[in-house]
Amino acid sequence: MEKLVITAAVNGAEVTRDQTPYVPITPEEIAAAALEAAKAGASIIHVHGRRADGSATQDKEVYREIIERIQEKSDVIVQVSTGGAVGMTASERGDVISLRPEMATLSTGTVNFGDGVFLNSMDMMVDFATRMKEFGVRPEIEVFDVGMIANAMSLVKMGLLKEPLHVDLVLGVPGAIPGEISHLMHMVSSLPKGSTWTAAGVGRSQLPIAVAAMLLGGHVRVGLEDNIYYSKGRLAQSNAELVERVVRLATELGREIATPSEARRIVSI
Ligand code: KMH
Ligand code: ZN
Repeated sequence: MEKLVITAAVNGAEVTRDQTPYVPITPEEIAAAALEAAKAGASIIHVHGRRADGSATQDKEVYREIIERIQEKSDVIVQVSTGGAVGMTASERGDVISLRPEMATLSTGTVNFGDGVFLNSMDMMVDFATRMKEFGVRPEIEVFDVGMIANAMSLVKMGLLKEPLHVDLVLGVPGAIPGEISHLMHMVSSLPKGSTWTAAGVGRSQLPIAVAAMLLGGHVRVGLEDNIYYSKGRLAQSNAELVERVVRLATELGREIATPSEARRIVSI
């Protein structure tokens, strides 16, 4: 089996300091969390911009500082979010693409997201994919439900996405596909041939989905964006702690851990 690419989704847009004191907010904190996660075995770091008060922002300058601080000390792949937070406009969300990050997320469909709606119309997808192509940014396709795979294929047919796709299968968002292994298997079998894929289980599904993904030959995303607990009632003390557990499990299961340069080859950067 291919070496395991671990993505650490270190902060997200929604997790608050009231929920966990361990979520990184400032560029300095985000970079520190990223470097710690990279040292633990993550080869991709998925980041969201935050203002000093903790609110989500897609401000390019915030992302620029995060990327620079991480790249100063590590060759880990930095993947920026174009999802931002529910309610943000498309132009707000997509501005960060012009920074030419190595990788960016591209959500290929609209979905309920807790009490909100995470809007991704075909126009928005076309716009983001066009800009990623123009700026040489490798998209990671974010799939929150199975129909989004078909939308990604429409973008391939339009010539905006190049195969093989690299897809993040996100399970367990309230309102989207539940965090069940049977759903993961269905989504994996629905991917176009040759795709690489990562799985991210939200909340309590993070650990079982990660283990299932490793067994099925996929890659794994963990981190405080998706899940703030290490175990029932016990907060994860850091992103690195969640990565370290995946590394231990992978080692037991016979999956070696990919370095950032191996990850670049695996996800076709
Ligand atoms: N914050 C979510 C609404 C992404 O990063 O591209 C969307 C999200 C996806 O987190
Ligand atoms: Zn995200």
